[in-house]
Amino acid sequence: MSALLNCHIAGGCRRLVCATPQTVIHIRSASVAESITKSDKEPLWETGDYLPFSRARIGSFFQERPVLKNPFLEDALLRGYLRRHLVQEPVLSDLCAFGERVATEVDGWGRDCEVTPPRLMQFDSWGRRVDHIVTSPAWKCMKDLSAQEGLVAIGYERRFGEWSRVYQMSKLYIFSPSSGLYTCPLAMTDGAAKVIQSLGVSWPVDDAYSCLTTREPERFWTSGQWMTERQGGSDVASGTETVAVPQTDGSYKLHGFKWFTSATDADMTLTLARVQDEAGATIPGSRGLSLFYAEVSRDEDGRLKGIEVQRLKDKLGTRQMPTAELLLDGLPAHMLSEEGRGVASIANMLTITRIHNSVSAAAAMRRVVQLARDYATRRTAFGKLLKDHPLHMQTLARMEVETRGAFLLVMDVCRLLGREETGIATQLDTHLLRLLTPVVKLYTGKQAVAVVSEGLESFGGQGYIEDTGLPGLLRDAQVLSIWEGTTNVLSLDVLRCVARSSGMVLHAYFTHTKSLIAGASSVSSLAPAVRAVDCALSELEQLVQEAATKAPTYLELAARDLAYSLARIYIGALLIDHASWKGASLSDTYAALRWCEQDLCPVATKQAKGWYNPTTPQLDGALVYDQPIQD
Ligand code: MFK
Repeated sequence: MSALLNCHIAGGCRRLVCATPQTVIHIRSASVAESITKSDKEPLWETGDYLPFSRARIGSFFQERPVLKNPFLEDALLRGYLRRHLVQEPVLSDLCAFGERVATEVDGWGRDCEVTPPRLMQFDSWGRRVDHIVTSPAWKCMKDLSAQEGLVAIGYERRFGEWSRVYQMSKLYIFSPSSGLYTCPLAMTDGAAKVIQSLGVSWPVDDAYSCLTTREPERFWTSGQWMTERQGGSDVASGTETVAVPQTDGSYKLHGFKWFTSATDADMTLTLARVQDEAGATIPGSRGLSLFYAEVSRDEDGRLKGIEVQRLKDKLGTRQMPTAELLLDGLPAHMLSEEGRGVASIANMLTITRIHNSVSAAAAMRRVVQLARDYATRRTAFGKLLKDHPLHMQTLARMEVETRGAFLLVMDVCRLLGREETGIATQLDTHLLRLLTPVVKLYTGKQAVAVVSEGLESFGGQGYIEDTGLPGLLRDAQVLSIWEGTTNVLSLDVLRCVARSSGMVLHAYFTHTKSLIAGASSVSSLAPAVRAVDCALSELEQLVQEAATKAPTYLELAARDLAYSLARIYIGALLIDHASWKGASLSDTYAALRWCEQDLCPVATKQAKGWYNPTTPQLDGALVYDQPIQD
């Protein structure tokens, strides 16, 4: 083996030396180059043949940049998925045209958003408080584009019935990495429209609903989602201090401090607050929280009504988008939910924003793979193009498998959402949607960071250089696992929905996953993958049965691995199902086989190794704090 490897390397080096006779001069020191030219009768520079550094000090070689091509045409899986499920000519031609626009026009705006981040102008030149969040022209273009292209509207027009969400999210998937993070306000806008629709489109939110879902740029509104306060990013129920003071006309005024409000240039917001009674008392915890609607508007002096923008956040990424701390000081608002039903009412918004988050995660992976594979056809190293290096291709292929898995999971959740919204969801669909929403968000958020990071490495040092636009992809990916519920908070949400449904969500999961692989049972090329999923499902089923008898700490410790197992097994089944479709390619089969070779059920593996034993928390604590371990 080592002889083979040595021979391979020696052969490679020989080829390298032979293939590059001229370029050797490039890397010689000046003195060596001088001694060569002095001995020549007719120096090379006089013949005009060579010596680039005499005229151009930076040399003559310039690496070709990776080129963004139409992201729709470049995505075989997206096109295959749509060909299978949504064969509608208007959809396909719209996505193709939009993909072209993204590559040739919108991507440049996205870059402008990054290099011209928003700034806060708190006072005017004469000292008056104005609190203007100044955004770039490109950011404003994104708003108009979003309306024109129906990036929210498509989900509510429902021209393609149960597949309307898949259509909308496919468009956002093409748009997201070029959007300058405009997908964030769109996620919240979509979430707000969903909440309003679920509570009833009537006064005082009927006009708002129409503005959130319009295609007319001049009427289009975006919405904020102001949930986070200083005490509670995840623990909203304990951390919300904002109070709602009833007014005589039935409206409220909100007073509080919102610590983290994204896309703060929105036209309206949904937010949580506690209603104050006449004595000024409020109800603590989740039961005391209600959902409020507020418009962001200005008085005749140009001051924001009831809001002061304290400062903009200085973030690792997502710098294109304004994120602010807001002091609410008498913000006029209307209660939307029943009193005390704030969290349950905003949960619809969380479902939508978590799905958007997952779309952005899959899109970030897809974008870095597209750029990396293009670059591999342009960059030569060690005598050949990167694409001809098997190890490089293996790395890109692994990224591709991850990306495909993420895409199919995301689209399946969008499919379920579409079914629910068009009234054709079975109980199984509804249970699956509830379970898979936290699963898809947590799994794709983490995958995106890993895949985008790997992708940057495939550009070598250029992947680390700001003005290539590549580092921003990684910075922006990092937020995907943090906001809208961290990995652990969402893992606990998985447990919560299992418990609240008395296990029905898991029953739906097992039933549907089995039906997906059953459809592929006659495809012999997929047999190893089908066996792997089947075996992992059995392990998981057994573990779940045993877990029902275990202490709550056991379940909590297993929550994250459980969520990962649910994701990996389900993705395996989706890849198998897609590969068994008659229009599938051999690459679809290969991707399914590769995916299913990993540990599909890490929760069973770790359980067998004692990771969730009652002694584990103490051992973990001692390890983290470097304390002596008690016997
Ligand atoms: C690319 C685009 C990305 C999107 C950009 C968006 C940018 C915006 C930035 C942000 O705003 S980040 C802030 C996001 N914050 C969070 O995601 C909060 C994370 N914390 C949680 O999710 C907690 O689990 C939660 C606040 C929901 C816990 O609150 P509680 O009050 O302890 O919940 P509880 O008591 O378990 O549930 C209350 C009700 O809500 C129950 O209904 P019922 O009373 O009818 O039984 C629950 O069933 C329901 N509920 C809770 N979580 C739910 C849910 N229903 C459906 N889905 C869920 N996930």
